[in-house]
Amino acid sequence: MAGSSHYRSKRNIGDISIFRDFLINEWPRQKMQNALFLATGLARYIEVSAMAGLDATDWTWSVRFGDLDNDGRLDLFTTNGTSRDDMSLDLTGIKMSEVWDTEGEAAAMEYLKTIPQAPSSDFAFRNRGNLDFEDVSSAWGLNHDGISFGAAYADLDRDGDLDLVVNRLGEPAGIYRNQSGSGGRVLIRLRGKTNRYGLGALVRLTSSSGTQVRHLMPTRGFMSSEEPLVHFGLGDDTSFDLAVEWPEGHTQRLDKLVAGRFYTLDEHSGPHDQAPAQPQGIALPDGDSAARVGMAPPGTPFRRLQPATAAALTIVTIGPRAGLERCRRRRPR
Ligand SMILES: [Ca+2]
Ligand SMILES: [Ca+2]
Repeated sequence: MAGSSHYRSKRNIGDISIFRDFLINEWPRQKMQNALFLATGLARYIEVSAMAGLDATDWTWSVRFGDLDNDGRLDLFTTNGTSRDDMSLDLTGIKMSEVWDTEGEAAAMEYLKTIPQAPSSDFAFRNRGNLDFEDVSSAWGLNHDGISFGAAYADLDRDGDLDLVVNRLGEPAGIYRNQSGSGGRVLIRLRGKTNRYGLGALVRLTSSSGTQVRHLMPTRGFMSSEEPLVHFGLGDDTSFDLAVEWPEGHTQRLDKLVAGRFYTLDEHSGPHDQAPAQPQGIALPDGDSAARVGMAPPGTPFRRLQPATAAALTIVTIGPRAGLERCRRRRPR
């Protein structure tokens, strides 16, 4: 909620007098800025948002980490904008109080409806390592100025990089195709015995550059959910080992897997279980030939789906009979 510029930080500070007790006495103590907590390995976290350059992104809704350029480091995308500019001190802090005091609550609520919208730019930050994030919102084509709420990553064209869907107020959803052409990438689908998608699993990937960890939990961002897959960027690394900590408590290890593939891992729960064969995965196509890191603007057509993965991404026309037609097609003969 901290302003991204001096102007915004002064204009949108709001009237915090009635929230002062909450801000000071709530535990953990509330801060009017973004917070990024870094695990120290000593049972403590330290807050490093200002150090990382991520403390001020205006009124942010969805916060989505993901490796958009496949270099092995998590980048960040945020959505912004509000349907009413009710954080403006000029519009609400003073005028609202005057209306409330002189004309009553009902009149104040009517006044609230006259406050204009407050569009704002979305943000994208590239992770340069060592807690150093660079604002690449414009360079990556993700600086849409509007009122954006939900955001979800998905590899819509199955080329192994993360594409992006953003829903917005009063305009069509933004569907961005990732044009990243460099960096190794891998997709992993977990297939549990009782937990169908392996939700809650911890997936550790170790390559020559180090270890990356993903927590498979698709409900991220503001009222958003993603496809239940794990994505890793690998940079120049071409092979890796994998350890999956299933929510049931056991760990499954797979060694010497290669980059550039889409793996489906079946759960193996212990020595009395039948060990699954080493997964071969499905080869992902090469990255976009343009090899430009960044997102194609909404409306850009996606590449043709590969036959091997098209079944997982069947698109049906949304209409009153679409669901019925799908059921008919799938009815066993
Ligand atoms: Ca990255
Ligand atoms: Ca993609």
